[in-house]
This record gives sequence, C-alpha cells and structure tokens, in this order.
Amino acid sequence: MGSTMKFAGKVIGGAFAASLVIAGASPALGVACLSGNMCSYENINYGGLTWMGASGTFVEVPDDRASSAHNYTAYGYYAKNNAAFAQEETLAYIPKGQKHSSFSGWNDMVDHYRR
Ligand SMILES: [Ca+2]
Ligand SMILES: [Ca+2]
Repeated sequence: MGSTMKFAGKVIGGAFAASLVIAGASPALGVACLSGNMCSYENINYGGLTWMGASGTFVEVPDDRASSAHNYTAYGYYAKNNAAFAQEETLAYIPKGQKHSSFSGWNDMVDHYRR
C-alpha cells in the first residue's frame, strides 16, 4: 500500500464509481476517462478507483497504486517511480491517446507522470 494520498487530480471513490456503472457496461470497468485527462486506475483493465489528472507537465497520483492507465491527452507522458536519494526513474512511456490495460511488471509502482 502506498503512502499518504497526495495528488492533484480528481479522485472518485469506489462507492461513487460503482454508482456510475451503467446497464450493459462491464462492471469491471472504472469511471471512463474524460478527454484532456491523464487517467490512472487502481486495478488492471481500468477498474477500481479512478484518478483523473489534468494534462499539466506533472500529474500526481497516489503512490504505488495504479495498475492501468489511459492517456486521454494530447501529450505523451512518462510514468515515474520515486527512487532513492530523491531521484526518480522512468517506468514506461505512454504516448498520447494510448491505453495500458495493465502495467505488467510495474503495477502498483507509479508515483506520478511527467510530460
Ligand atoms: Ca493497483
Ligand atoms: Ca513508487
């Protein structure tokens, strides 16, 4: 489990998210990402808690929780992990418009994104 909830984006809780599941849609899906946001999901396949971050140069998400993402912005983003000595490492690059149904080897590792 990650550290404290430090983030700038909107957070939509599980109960609220569940209430947004519409008939006919897969119940495994989290909240659909809105255009212009760098979205992260707690679970693979865009499930669980959803974090939508506006497309700034830095997009914060709760540490060590994201397992899938949808970059619904006009910019590519680097998914970053905090490393020792106040450094950070790049885990992956997500081109604009691209979705990752799973972060595979780096699930629950992302701490923020940078353009
Ligand atoms: Ca996760
Ligand atoms: Ca991390």
